[in-house]
Amino acid sequence: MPNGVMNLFRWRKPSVSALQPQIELHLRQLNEDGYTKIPNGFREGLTDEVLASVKKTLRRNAAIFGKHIDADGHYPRIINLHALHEPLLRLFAENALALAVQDAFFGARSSLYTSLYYERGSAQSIHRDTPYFCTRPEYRYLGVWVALEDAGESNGCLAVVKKGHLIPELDRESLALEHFKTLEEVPPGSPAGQDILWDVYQGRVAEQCRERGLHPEPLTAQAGDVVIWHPQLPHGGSQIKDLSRTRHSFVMHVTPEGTPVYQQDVFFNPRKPMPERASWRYLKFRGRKHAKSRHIDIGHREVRRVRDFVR
Ligand SMILES: O=C(O)CCC(=O)C(=O)O
Repeated sequence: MPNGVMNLFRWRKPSVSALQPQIELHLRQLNEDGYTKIPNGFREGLTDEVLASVKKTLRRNAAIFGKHIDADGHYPRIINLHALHEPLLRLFAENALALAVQDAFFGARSSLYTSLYYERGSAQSIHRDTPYFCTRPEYRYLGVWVALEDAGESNGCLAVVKKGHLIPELDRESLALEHFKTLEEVPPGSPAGQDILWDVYQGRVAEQCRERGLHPEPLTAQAGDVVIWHPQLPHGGSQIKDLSRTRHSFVMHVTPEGTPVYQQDVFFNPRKPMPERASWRYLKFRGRKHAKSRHIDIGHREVRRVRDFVR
């Protein structure tokens, strides 16, 4: 059979009912362990195509991105690159199983809120995402990570604390009041290194993990694998042993359509009444919604309007 014909045959979009046993398996893992890894669910060659096209877009805009390359030759994380480079949205909209797992977790259609493109491992310390992805109602969020190349211990794969999501939520109000006179004074966010509540919260979660004998473990992945993590899962990026290596990957922050996302001023003030409808507009890509974004943030060093770039 010629290659193209075989691909068509192999990659016909599976119906949700055909996927049901796999959806149930991944949903169970997500709820019981706090994460699940879905082996390559994309059409053959799709992640390579997306990565090649991302690289072209970055090169075309070297005048903006180029000045942020680090000593090892890599870009810092880029926030909402999909707003400039639409093919990244294929990693959201063209994985039927991953989408069905998200929809089943939410009991509603999943939509993309924001994204992070990583050229190298993040080596990010272990954290829960919820202080910066605080929804109303709460915990209506998932992290969806796609390996665009193999990720192992040498190039800093993900790290997860299996079952760490089951540790009950901390008393966030008391914790905030140890550092602020009133909950109204808690800022939505602060720069890394000055983010006192973030550091204290993540430190206490880590302490509770240790007390229960739960520790971070590396989670390796092959190009095309997808990892979905629970809103409360402590996770991060493991140490990078070979700094010359890349680890291209894409993280999507997803919520049910129409769900608003707040930051730490709301997370640490959980009884504060807040609107339960998102204020932003959505765009559609291949039948799935994504929040309209007009800006791209390069490693929190430079924020540019999408229209400043060459497509
Ligand atoms: O990609 C990684 O290394 C970790 C990403 C992460 O922890 C996050 O986006 O919250």
